[in-house]
Amino acid sequence: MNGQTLWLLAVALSGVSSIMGAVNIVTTIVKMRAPGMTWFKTPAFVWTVMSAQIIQLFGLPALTAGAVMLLMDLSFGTHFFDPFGGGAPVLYQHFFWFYSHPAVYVIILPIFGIFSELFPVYARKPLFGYPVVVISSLVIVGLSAIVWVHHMYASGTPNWMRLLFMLSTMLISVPTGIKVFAWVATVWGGKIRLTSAMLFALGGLVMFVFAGITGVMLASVPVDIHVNNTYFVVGHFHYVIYGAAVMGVYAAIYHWFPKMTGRMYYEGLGKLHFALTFIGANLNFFPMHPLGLQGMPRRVASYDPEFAFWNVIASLGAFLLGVSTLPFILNMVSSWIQGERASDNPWRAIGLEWLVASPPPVENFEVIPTVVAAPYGYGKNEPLVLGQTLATDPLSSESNGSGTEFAARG
Ligand SMILES: [Cu+2]
Repeated sequence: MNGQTLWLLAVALSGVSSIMGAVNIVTTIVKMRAPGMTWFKTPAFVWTVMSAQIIQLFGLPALTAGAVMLLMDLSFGTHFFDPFGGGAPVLYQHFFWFYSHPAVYVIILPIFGIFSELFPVYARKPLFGYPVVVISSLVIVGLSAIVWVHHMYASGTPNWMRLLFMLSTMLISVPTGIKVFAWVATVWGGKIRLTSAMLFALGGLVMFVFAGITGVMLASVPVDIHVNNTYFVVGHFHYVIYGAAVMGVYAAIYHWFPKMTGRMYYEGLGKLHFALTFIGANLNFFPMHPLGLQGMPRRVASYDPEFAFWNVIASLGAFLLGVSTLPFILNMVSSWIQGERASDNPWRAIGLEWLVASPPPVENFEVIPTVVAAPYGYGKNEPLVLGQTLATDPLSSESNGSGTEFAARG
């Protein structure tokens, strides 16, 4: 009982702190962008981070309230979720999933931003459909608020409600699919450089598409009721959270490593890391789908012999995933200590951060830059030479004529 009370207190407190964090981040993005950085000149990554934090703003109060109510039930004799006192246990599921489905988008939206930043750089092409890609993040935010009951098809939910949430859940694959098509169109016909960052971004995208397909399957009420509480759900979720999210974070670490540390990483070790991760993740998580379809329940410590084959493969994949972190750690530590010095913009990448030294100086910019061109607004045949200092801005009185203008066009 003590443990549960402390845990609930922790959930409530971290809920409050995350709400405060979301207020801070959204306010910063709305109010403190560099001069000239209009909404459609704002990097896709910033859009996705803001979208994720808007979800925190509307979702976390529900989870936090649920935690406080459960705390009251346990410690102060209330009966919110206690059927013997007139409460409803399923109500807790509503509080929980109203936040915890959108929470997946809190994790995955910034990964979408990372994909949108990296593909143009490593394919040397502008992001396809930039305005649609960034707006679709907000559409995902809106739809994510009305899908949570798809976790409760088997909780005695009435049929009309199941149907409604099946439709809303399937609908969310539309803005997500738009992004996937935009990334494919970005990479398509590009001058692709298969750096470690690009490999992880591509691998993450492939695994995300797979996760999206099983996601639409799970949105369907009859399929979900069949595989409810089985490893199929676990497999789907691991393709989202490991396949897309963790691989996306790896992609971001490699991409921004030179900027963060001022050193280049070893490409060979990075590619080894990618190969082991991609093979290990698929070996580990793919078998969960046939296992789930065969009826292996989730949240069990052991399994029946009939499930042995796929479980052995999954375990092999898990060991491989463990091993895959070794070249990564070795690469990061040794590159940071003795890697080749990084230039300001080794990838010829987009974004203001690549205009300053690597690692950036303490104040980032001596003079706050004025953004004059969109990071993705290139014409078809324009080269992707980015972030050049074009000219000083003689009209900027605050900076005494030394204001610096940055353009994304070469
Ligand atoms: Cu969900």
